[in-house]
Amino acid sequence: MSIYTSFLESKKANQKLFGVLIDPDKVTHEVLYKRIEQANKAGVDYFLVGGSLLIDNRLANSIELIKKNSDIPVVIFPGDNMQINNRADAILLLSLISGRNPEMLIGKHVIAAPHLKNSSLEILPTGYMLIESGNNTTALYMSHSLPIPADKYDIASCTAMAGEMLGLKIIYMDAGSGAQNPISSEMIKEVSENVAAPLIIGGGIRTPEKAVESCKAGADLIVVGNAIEKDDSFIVKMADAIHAV
Ligand code: 1GP
Repeated sequence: MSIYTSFLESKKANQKLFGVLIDPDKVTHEVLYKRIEQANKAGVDYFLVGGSLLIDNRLANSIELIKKNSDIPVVIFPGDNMQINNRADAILLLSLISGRNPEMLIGKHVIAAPHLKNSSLEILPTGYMLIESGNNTTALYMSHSLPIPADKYDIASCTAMAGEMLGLKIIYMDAGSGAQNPISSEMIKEVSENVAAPLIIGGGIRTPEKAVESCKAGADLIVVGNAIEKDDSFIVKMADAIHAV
């Protein structure tokens, strides 16, 4: 079954999902190995691998290590068109619909398209929305774009609706990695009520309580990176909380 089909089925069954974000630059081989073990134990649904700015060339090695030690599907969460790797299962083809930078809306995609066509990756066309979060995140800076203001729920839902009408199959609302403030439940609720596409929520989620609150508001998949980087046992707690919603 394709990743998208299983994502849709989980949404239909109201089964909430948990994705662990791996930034290859931030993990050593040993740390990543430990994290994979925890994720296997916790029944994590997806690994998302990538970053807005990768300095060390470790994307391929990280994906390889995960594939060797886990059956959890690996989805590339690319910061740019260089982050393509055939060992992964799928890639979020992100169009940054919250911004007005043509490179992030379509430019990078044109460059990536022939490589993606030759790859075995499942392509997941995703409307990516950066939401203002109290601090300037790497994603924001690197994308040369303005985020959607945190209290403008109508802008967020109209943007998501437009993305869905354009044919994007997933909406990813992101406060950015390390965000001071995660996305509010009010905004998640407003967006989820206006689009049928599965909704990914991430950025600054540090507690199982916040993850559960986001799921109840309408998130289908919660992505956590930073909070896990500080405490590995956290993966099990987070997965249990999300899967129990
Ligand atoms: C960022 O949504 C992800 O793109 C995860 O953010 O690292 O803050 O959990 P955190």
